Amino acid sequence: LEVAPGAVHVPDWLTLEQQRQLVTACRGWATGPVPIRHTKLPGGGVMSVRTVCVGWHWRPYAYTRTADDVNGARVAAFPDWMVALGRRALADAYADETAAAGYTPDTALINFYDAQAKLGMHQDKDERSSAPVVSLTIGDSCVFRFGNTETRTRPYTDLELASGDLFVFGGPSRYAYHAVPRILPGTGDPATGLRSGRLNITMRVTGLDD
Ligand code: MD3
Ligand code: FE
Repeated sequence: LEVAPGAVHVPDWLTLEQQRQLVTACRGWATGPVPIRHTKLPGGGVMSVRTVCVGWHWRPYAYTRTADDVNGARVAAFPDWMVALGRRALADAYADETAAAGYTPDTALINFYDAQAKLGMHQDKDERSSAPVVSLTIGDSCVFRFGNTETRTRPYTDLELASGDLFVFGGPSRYAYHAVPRILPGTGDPATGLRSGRLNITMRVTGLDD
């Protein structure tokens, strides 16, 4: 389902078993080496979403290998199985095996939303690469607001992302404004291993070396 050029929604892409395995992996990362936290914002606030990273550690405007704003530890390595999952995501969303084979995500931001958490309109511009972003949802559904590249206001489209859904944002959609205005509590299947809340995994290419 192409929502906009380069923005493709594939409902129910992950099997229940894959969702359970991702929940288990994310639970492991949430406890360390860098524990999941509410990211501090430059203005002094904190995000309502909790985030843990693998590959590179993200904080507003920077990707680093060590979590200097949390506990100083080096982030967990980005696993090869996640590179493979990202490539399969691109292959399925874009039906382009060549693009998929050339896609090597090196970081994932794992966001956990409780019933009250939300994410305001923003663009993802901290990566030095314009390669696509792969997004996976597990647990409760959310309202996802997909906007335009020019402004953080209308026109935008609201859609629901549900457990197992894949969304790929590439091409002209890579720098679109987007937000998560609300979570729909109680919509997840506890068989995923998540009893409440929403887990979102986004894979990215930072374009950084080391
Ligand atoms: C469109 N996460 O981590 S996923 C984020 O559900 C983020 O946790 C949301 O926005 C979440 O930055 C939305 C969908 C998404 C992710 C990255 C994008 C949409 C995007 C990058 C560019 C355009
Ligand atoms: Fe984003």
